[in-house]
Amino acid sequence: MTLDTDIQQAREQLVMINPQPYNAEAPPGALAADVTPTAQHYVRSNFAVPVHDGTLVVDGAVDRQLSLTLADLRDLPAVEHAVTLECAGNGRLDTRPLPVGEPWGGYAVSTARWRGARLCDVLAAARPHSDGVEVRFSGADSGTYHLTPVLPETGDNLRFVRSLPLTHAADPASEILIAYDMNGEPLGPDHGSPFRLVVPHWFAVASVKWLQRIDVLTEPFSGEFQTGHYMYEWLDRPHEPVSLMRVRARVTDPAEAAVIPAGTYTLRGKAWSGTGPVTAVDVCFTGAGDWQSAKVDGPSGPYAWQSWSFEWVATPGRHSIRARATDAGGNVQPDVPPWNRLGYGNNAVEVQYVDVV
Ligand SMILES: Nc1nc2c(c(=O)[nH]1)N[C@H]1C(S)=C(S)[C@@H](COP(=O)(O)O)O[C@H]1N2
Ligand SMILES: [Mo]
Repeated sequence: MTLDTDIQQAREQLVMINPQPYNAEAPPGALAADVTPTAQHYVRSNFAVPVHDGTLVVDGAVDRQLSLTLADLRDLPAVEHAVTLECAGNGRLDTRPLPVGEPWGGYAVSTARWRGARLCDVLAAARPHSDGVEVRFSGADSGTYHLTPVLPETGDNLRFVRSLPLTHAADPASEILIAYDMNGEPLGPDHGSPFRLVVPHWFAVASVKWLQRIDVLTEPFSGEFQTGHYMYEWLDRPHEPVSLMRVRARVTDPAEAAVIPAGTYTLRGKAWSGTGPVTAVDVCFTGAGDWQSAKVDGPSGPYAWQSWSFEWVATPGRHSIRARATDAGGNVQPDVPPWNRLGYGNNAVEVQYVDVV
């Protein structure tokens, strides 16, 4: 089977947003499961799937340069976590006026079991210099950026490059993986084969796919995907880089525009946050007031979305269901999308209509 057929098959169950570069959402039903089947995990790529030479170079301000293969990474202690990845542009379509960028609805979010080597172990083996401040991660993908670049010096042979603070990257508690397996199988081409970064709690832009180089830097990195795009350009306060996922809840059952019988109905959904476990989900069935507490399940792991449910006594008529999450950091979803020029981080409370007959 050719690579192309493999990729085509892997894409069959997704909802396409853009054919080239390939960007696609999870089908709405995929959010019901705790772990999203690989074939239904959303895909977001800024360029075409690249050819990767199979090696990972670790260089820059380190005592020991490394060149690692997939086999080398598999020889290191392996860790597996269920991690919810969400694109920072998820929900952009609900922001007004509509910003430029991929027109994501609400399904650029998924959860997979990622297995790999710990980034902290690889960095420790390379021994970063004491004047290191950031770690830069380069993907093998490059090309012409189909969006208007923000940075003036940006050319048309851009590479996908991101950085993290060295303190965060080298800290074992960050649990950052150089992942090679997804849901028990080797990573597929759309998700970054042969290996990628998985940065728990961060919007998924930090999780560099097709990882090719890791460089320890003694100066902060700036680049199109770091300081150009993936910045919150607020109107009323200083710009900020996109980092942790914002608290958010979603109703998964009943489906949007469902018709359900009157009586007791168990409403179900998911909720997630990069700033602490979700501690409360409140639901409301009319356009105004009267929020009621749903039952929130404990996290199945520290980095995965949580399930919630509510025993609803559904009376006949059309209902506008809303669910609003609060996390342990005291963050709560806003009523209105927090507008910023590039349309990131829309975690406004969603409304969904259901007819009870
Ligand atoms: N090399 C590379 N890594 C990348 C990207 C990319 O375009 N190139 N996109 C990022 C963004 S914006 C997201 S949301 C996630 C998506 O990961 P997925 O396609 O496995 O869902 O990958 C991130 N890593
Ligand atoms: Mo993203």
